[in-house]
Amino acid sequence: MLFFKKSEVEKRAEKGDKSAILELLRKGKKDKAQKLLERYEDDPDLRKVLFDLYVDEENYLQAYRLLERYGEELGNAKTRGLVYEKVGNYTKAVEEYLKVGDFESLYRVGNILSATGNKDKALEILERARKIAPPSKRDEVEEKILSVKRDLGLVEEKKESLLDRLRKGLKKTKESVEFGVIFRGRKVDDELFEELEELLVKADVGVKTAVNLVEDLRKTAIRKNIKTSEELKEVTKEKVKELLKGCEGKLNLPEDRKPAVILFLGVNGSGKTTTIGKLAYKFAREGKKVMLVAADTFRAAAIEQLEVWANRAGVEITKKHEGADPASVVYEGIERAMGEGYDLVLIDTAGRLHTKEPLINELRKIKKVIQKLLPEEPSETLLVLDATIGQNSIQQAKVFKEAVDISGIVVTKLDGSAKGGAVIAICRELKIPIKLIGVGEGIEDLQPFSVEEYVEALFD
Ligand SMILES: Nc1nc2c(ncn2[C@@H]2O[C@H](COP(=O)(O)OP(=O)(O)OP(=O)(O)O)[C@@H](O)[C@H]2O)c(=O)[nH]1
Ligand SMILES: [Mg+2]
Repeated sequence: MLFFKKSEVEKRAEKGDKSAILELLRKGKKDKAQKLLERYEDDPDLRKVLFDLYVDEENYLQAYRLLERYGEELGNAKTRGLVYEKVGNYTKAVEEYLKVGDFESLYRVGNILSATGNKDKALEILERARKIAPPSKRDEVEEKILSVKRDLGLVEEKKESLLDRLRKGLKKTKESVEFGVIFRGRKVDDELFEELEELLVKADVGVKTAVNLVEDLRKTAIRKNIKTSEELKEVTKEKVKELLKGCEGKLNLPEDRKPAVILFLGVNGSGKTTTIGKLAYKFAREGKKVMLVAADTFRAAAIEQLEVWANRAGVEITKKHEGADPASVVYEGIERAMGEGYDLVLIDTAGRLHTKEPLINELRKIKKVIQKLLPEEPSETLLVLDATIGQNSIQQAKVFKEAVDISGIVVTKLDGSAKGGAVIAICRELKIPIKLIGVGEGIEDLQPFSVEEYVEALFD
């Protein structure tokens, strides 16, 4: 019965009976209704229904076809705007949306104008949209406005300062947080000094250094009549800066000859390869021609890893197969760098401490090969130390020192270390300047070491 009735309606619809077609639509027989609407689209009422149906079904191309043909009697400004936007007729889309003028339409206009390069106008419209934005949308609009302003060069690109990056890195370290706590709103008394000493020891500055430092602070506090922890913090910073005087060093690279060679040493996992990648990137950005040398031939993966960094930094690499004689790779790399006018050669080496004698011999051989080709090189021999192992790295350093002279230290992983204070111990014990610090795994996470910044970041 029902079936019969339906086909009754359909029959009438087939004949162009408007109410029957609408009836079909109401009953959800969209396909059938659509076919009939298309057949009778000459009828102004029916094509309006058809247009709305197309929009409803996200059939924008067909909706657009109707718009092109019959114009603005169809839909309302908002749906017309949507159709124009969807098919990429942005001029018309903007026109329609602006007629509506509510938040959503203005916001769409702002986005369209921004995407099509009309940034000035986009900004103007987005600012209008901001004024009427519902609370849930405000952040999104603000963000968009900021990004358009940035494109227009209206906002200073706030580059994170080196200090900010280091601070952010050290913030992850527990002791940095704890220093912050004990220096906030506390009385300067025995208890505070004891806690401070404990914390310094935990941060791995070395027991002797910690005891001496706190002793010194006690005396100064009495002498200068220091009452608040905030004042004591400033004095502590000064004392630590004093301790670190002479620990700061800059890379020494020759101006008048090339290539300059930097040799990297350090145990497995200390961060040699990563540091080389970061440094290569930095020099390449300064316009230097940089060659990496994969003299850690012990593992194929080590060579591959250096290659990945070479690609990231956009520099060349000299490599051989796994197990090749490291000194021979160095020879080849330097020869190539000399022949092709490179400014800088960065050499990655293996760091297997458990084979101490072979390691020492290998490093000596590498150095000999460098000097055979370039008697004044390496300009720098950098020992890479992992901050997270704290003072243990001092023992490692001693082995490498036996093999070759070390001109500078790179302390890596200062961003994730609970032993950031080890920098103090390392520098005082080894009497070798720290030249670079690693504060993350990213390509830009390498900084020159600055005592001033390090101490500020550590105690802030
Ligand atoms: N968080 C953090 N991770 C780092 C930093 N430097 C290196 N790493 C990570 O430490 C790990 C070891 O780094 P590598 O550069 O492979 O160390 P390597 O000295 O070349 O090690 P081998 O090739 O095994 O001798 C990697 O996972 C790096 O991403 C740093 O400054 N911060
Ligand atoms: Mg490596």
